[in-house]
Amino acid sequence: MLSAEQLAFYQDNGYVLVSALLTPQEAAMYRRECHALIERLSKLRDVDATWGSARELGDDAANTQVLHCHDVQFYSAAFSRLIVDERLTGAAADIIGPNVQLHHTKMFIKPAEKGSPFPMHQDRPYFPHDNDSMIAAIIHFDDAPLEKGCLRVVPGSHKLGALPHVQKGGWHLSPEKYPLESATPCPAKAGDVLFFSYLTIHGSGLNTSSEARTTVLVQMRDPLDPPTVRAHQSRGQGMMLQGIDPSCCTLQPSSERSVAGAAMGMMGS
Ligand SMILES: O=C(O)CCC(=O)C(=O)O
Repeated sequence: MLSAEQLAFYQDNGYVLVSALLTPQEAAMYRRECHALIERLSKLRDVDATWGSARELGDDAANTQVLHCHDVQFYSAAFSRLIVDERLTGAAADIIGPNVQLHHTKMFIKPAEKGSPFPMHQDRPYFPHDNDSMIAAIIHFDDAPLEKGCLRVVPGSHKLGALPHVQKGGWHLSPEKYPLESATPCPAKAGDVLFFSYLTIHGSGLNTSSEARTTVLVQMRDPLDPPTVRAHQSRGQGMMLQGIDPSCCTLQPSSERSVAGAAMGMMGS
């Protein structure tokens, strides 16, 4: 699915934007699904997922919102079809390897004029894995220019390994050391998909435009890459999106495997 140039770009930079992975018609259909879902959900619960730390990014971020839903494939069958779409999973397999396993999905709608920013961070602190195979794919259902708060990345930062984060309403990096404004913007069109490593430093700015920014993010891993700790478990986690699970079982966190191993040793003695 990815060209040799795209793959080389990913390996050097820790991200790659794939243009027009979905057609404009498909993107428009998924956009409608997203907005219909958030309308249903917002009647039942608070759907704002703005990080506490985002509110500190300046006065403009004070009264902002990002509407969200985790595990979208449990709310609408359209999203079940999306996450096994071979254009998506094929590109993911080019990066991860032949077998691609679901970690979780989440929809974000940054409303017009007041869409919350995301402070700079790596995704790893949320769900560390032993082999760092985890990637995200942000699927854009409408255009995401800079003024809509498109994703921003620090190219090559996936090579820095796991960085220390501050936990404050979300894990984030020091805004002094990693200012959002200095990161590289990744403006996208409806139907484009941005793939990036969970080690790539990223964040996104405010949506100050007159239109919502609508995306679904899919986190995927190699099924042979065990979670280091039991964290961020989601409905549907472990579902195979492409290929097979060679281990034939759900991965147990490596931290618990050693404890379980020690316990089994004790039982045997
Ligand atoms: O969608 C965005 O703008 C950023 C999302 C993000 O950084 C995350 O979910 O880790």
